[in-house]
Amino acid sequence: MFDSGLIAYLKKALKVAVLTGAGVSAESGVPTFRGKEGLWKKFKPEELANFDSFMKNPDIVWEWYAFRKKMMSEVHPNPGHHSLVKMEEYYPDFTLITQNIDNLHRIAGSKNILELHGNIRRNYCLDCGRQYDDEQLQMGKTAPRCECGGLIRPDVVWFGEMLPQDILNAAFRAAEECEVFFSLGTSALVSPASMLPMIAKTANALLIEINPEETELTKAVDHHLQGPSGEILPQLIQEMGI
Ligand code: BJW
Ligand code: ZN
Repeated sequence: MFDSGLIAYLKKALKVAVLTGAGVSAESGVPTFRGKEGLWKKFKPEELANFDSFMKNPDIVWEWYAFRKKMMSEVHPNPGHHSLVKMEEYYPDFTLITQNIDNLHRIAGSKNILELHGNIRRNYCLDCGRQYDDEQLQMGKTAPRCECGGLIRPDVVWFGEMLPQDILNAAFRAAEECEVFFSLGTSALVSPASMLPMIAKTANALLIEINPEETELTKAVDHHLQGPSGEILPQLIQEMGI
């Protein structure tokens, strides 16, 4: 089903980097943001996923997150997540860069994960910085308060906010140094994550995209494997004999 040259190349590569987006969790039941089934057809992202909205309407923004926290705590990794765990076991140097906040890569068993946009299960106080896991908070309809009185927010990266610098640097390094770069289930629209595939390509990596749709990146990739990652990834590693 796949190009035999591609399979041979993948089998002998040593350094591999993968960027995942919401599409990788779609088959677990987590809605994507954009596209046909996009969550943000119903909610405007710019209105909810930004700091100013949280300060103006903390309870509304918190309620949206409480809803998504509950939904994400009830879903499970899919065959795409499990295939990435097997890839990590196969390659001596493997970096999983994810834009997803749903924790599903960690639950599946991936280890070397760079979470670019945070993790929805973590939270922190805006005033004193104290960190809280979900289990330590009352998940009501109002934004919780810290012992110090400060507002608690989810530990995710909103529009206009900087990504965690050390994690972003490590992602840039992995993209620059890898021989193969996979862009999986992302529309490749949100920067700086969207820069990573082209950084890898410019550094001569083989660029592979898995997505049921074409994206901003498709014209630039070496291989566009069309279909859901939960189906294509298991087929790919099976053909590689992993
Ligand atoms: C499948 C599938 C299946 C379906 N299998 N595939 C103008 C003003 C202000 C800022 C900017 C501006 N212009 C540019 C910016 C910068 C901005 C940006 O890029 N905006 C663009 C929208 C234009 N970026 C930022 O603000 C970032 N910070 C930053 O740059 O700081 C410096 C700076 C500051 C100020 C000004 C300028 C620069 C921060 C970005 C943070 C993104 N945060 C979010 C929310 C996280 C929290 C939450 O979830 O609540 O992260 S936004 C949202 O998009 C989320 C995602 O991680 C991210 C990427 O989305 P992703 O993963 O690609 O999902 P989709 O839905 O877009 O695509 C899914 C894909 O899957 C589709 O292609 C489907 O086809 C596919 N699919 N089923 C495989 N089964
Ligand atoms: Zn506090």
